Amino acid sequence: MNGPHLSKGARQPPPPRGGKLRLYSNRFCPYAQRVHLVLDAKKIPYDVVNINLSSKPDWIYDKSPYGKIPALELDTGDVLYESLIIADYLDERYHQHLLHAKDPLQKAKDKLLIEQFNRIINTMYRVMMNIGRISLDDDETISNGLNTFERELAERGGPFFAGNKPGMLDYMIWPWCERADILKLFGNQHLLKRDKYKKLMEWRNRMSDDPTVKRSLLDSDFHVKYLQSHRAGMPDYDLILNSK
Ligand SMILES: N[C@@H](CCC(=O)N[C@@H](CS)C(=O)NCC(=O)O)C(=O)O
Repeated sequence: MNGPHLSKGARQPPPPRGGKLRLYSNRFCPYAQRVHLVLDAKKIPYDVVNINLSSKPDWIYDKSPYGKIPALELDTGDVLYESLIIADYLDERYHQHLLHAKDPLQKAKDKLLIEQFNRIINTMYRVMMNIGRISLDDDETISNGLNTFERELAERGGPFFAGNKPGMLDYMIWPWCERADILKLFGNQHLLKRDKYKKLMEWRNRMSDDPTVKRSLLDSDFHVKYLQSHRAGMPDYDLILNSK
């Protein structure tokens, strides 16, 4: 997972052995982390090829038409891209530890919430990439979004959105929740007041203890260092390798 990020000119790695799946990833991409979480929760063996997104190897376009990661190469040679499509595919194909609710209505409701979370993601990205103060509109979008999730968690009553253990909704929103502390450094100090989002904060603590989450979890120091390098125009994707 923490291997070097391959750049333009790097040779394409040979196909994985034994029909293993291969994930084209990047250690700091939250969308790729979604797929790591699903693969890890389901204990599906896979290998990882990390891609330098500032200097992509040409062959990545043969795998993913827009050169985006995550992209998952299957044992059939097909390649899927788009994190949510990959996550749904894996849940349907591999039945161990089902992540989506079995009830179609509950599953649809969870997917609507994942959609809704996109507004938080987009705003969070803008806040992190903008140097300076967060706008009132952005503050409101994030607060309203988080309020919805706080209420939802209270109504559902479980330790996780999916009940007693994390499910698809929990894992699909997790990568941005892992990075939430950065907002306090780069955004607004008041945004993530712990008393306002009590249930979400408790959920976040429980999530960070989940064995699946722990496999890809990075502490805020790494996220902050990476974001600083990104903002400086030189994303340091090999930050973890270089810090060893
Ligand atoms: N909607 C896509 C978003 C994936 C995405 O934006 N990935 C970024 C890295 S975090 C990427 O590949 N960026 C490179 C590029 O856009 O050229 C998904 O859910 O998989």
